Amino acid sequence: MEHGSETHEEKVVLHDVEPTPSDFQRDLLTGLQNLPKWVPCKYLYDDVGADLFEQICGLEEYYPTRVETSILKGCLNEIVSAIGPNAVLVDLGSGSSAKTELLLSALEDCVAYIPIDISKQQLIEVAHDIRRRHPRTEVLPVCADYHKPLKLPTPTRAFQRTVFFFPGSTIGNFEPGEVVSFLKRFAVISNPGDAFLLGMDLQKERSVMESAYNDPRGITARFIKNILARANRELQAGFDLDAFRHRAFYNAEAGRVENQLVSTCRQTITLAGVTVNFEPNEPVTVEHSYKYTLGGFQSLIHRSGYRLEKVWMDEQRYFSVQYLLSETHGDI
Ligand code: AVJ
Repeated sequence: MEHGSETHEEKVVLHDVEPTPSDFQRDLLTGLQNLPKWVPCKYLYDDVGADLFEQICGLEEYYPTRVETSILKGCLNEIVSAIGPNAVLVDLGSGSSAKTELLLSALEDCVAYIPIDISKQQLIEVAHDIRRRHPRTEVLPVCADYHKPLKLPTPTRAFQRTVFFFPGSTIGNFEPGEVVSFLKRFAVISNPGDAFLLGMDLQKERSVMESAYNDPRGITARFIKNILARANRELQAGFDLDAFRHRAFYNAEAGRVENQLVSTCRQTITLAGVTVNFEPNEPVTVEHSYKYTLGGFQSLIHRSGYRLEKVWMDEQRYFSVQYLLSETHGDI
């Protein structure tokens, strides 16, 4: 059989380092014992949350998915020629596979596709789906939290470069300093020519950003509240879901949309023997979604061992897709 027409008939093998309920319990307790209270947003994405997020992506108000997809479609030729042939595509937080499918169907001889996701069921579905559609690309799923150091599986075939695909402006969930340490972690394991292809939401009119997180059907509210519902399901936390309301607003000074759950009354919950008190109107921060200017984000990139090679935007400049090249020669 010719090298280029090799297929991978074997089953998709899952590398599984899914976070455990005890990780969730520990992080939840740490955050709730802090002032102001917070809960790490990565725990939004259990199977229920992943499904709600899918619904958000289809909302008229939620422009990021729609605009990013249109940029990827409109600039696909330029994007795939920046990546070049024989790449390995690492999908960070693969979620739904629509954007990945766009790339994979246009890339020239993609050697391997490595989806990494915290939501196991969705990961397995995506992996099988991609394997069926792209039999020449080796699919190596990893169920893991990419916030932590991780070891990538090695593709069978030789490849040209590794491209980390991080769409959806998920990088906006990090604090600015965390963006730098996150990118650095990849920069140090990169070879010259390895790249990051990421989606980054841009600062714009407040009303556009706030509407995206305050849909009238309350899907976003259900999505954010799912973190408490999940704590009830997995940790028997006993949150009264009606005693918290969702609030989302743009904090212009910090350049971020804040998603909070606000306690509607004085209340107490007990988790693993620890009592947590909530004041009336006390907020719990669940998610920060940073919005950058191009220049503001570029200064973070420069501190991270990457340089901005290319940027693609929609006409309104709502959203950007950025191609960052690793600057490292193993020495940062
Ligand atoms: C997937 C993290 C980019 O911050 O916009 C959507 C998640 N939260 N609606 C975002 C989200 C509320 C989303 N990210």
